[in-house]
Amino acid sequence: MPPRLGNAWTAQPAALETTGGYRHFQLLGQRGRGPTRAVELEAVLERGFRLLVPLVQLRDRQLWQPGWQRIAGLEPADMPAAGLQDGPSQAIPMQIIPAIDLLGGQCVRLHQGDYGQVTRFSDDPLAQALDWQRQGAQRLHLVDLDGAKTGQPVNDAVVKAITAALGIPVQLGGGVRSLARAEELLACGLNRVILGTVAIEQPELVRQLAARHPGRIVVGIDAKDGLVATRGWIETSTVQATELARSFEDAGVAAIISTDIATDGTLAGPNLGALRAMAEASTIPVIASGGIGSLEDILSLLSIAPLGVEGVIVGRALYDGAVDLAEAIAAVGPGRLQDAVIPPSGSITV
Ligand code: AMZ
Repeated sequence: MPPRLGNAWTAQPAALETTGGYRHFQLLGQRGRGPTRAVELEAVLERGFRLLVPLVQLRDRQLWQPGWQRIAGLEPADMPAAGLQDGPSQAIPMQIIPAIDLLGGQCVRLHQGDYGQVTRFSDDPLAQALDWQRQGAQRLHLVDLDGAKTGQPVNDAVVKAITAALGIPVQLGGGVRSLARAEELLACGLNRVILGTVAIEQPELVRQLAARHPGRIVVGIDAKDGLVATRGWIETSTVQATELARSFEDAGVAAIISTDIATDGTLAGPNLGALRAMAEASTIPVIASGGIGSLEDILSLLSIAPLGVEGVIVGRALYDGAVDLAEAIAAVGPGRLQDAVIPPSGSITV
């Protein structure tokens, strides 16, 4: 039985090892919900970090990973895990990006990207987009699913209506296969365009666009068992997702959206291992996509934020009500929830 967390923050190297260096708390024992929920926690926090969600709120909020953030000016003790030592000294906000997937002008979600497993959520995507903006979204993610499958855009009217009506930046992926198409979208007000299929089939086009439009070109890497899938995820290549990420290291792209097809639309939790590998493959910021089913899943991403995971795309969980957008933004965004004051000799009680 590992030592119970006492009234002081204690570095526990053994715990750090088993959690891959993730500095959040781990629930031990039964992981039930409500009154039966176990609250025994194993501390993997060290001095120099503070909790994102106060421990006293964990039970009420039904969370098991409060998350952590580094306290500016305090040096953590020696860190055995690789990769995190160079993290910035400020808390790293994570952007929550709601997704609207468009199919025949409607707002839908697919299960694992399968066009045969469609759930329709709204026939008014513009109203949905305005609602996400009202709830505090700082960016909106649009996917033209028809475009991704056929290469021919059929949702332009609604894409343009959303882009014109919203004050926040909007990004679009799906079916952007040429320089002219990408530039047409950028010219009509989209903040960023996402290139998936083209990243494998015409990598030079990605480089050319990134050079012409700095900060506005994103590479979408969608992976099945670590291999890149294209054309609406109907085709799978033999290229490793991490290898493709590495190949754009110096291309000047704004970000990589890393989608795990097996978890997309399933609410089963993000593939942290795959995301970690993508974040480590290059210095390009990574936006996680696929599998988010709860606030807890979003908090778990904070463990890899220092590796360059700067945002997360959330789809089905928002439509199902499993994640509340405003709460998620409060939990991991710039004004995140945290213990009010942790003195250097900080003490917490479980
Ligand atoms: O769900 C799907 N089947 C799907 C999907 N969501 N297929 C492609 N896409 C998205 C990718 C990326 O944002 O995640 O479309 C974009 C890539 O499109 P393209 O046409 O550049 O490969």
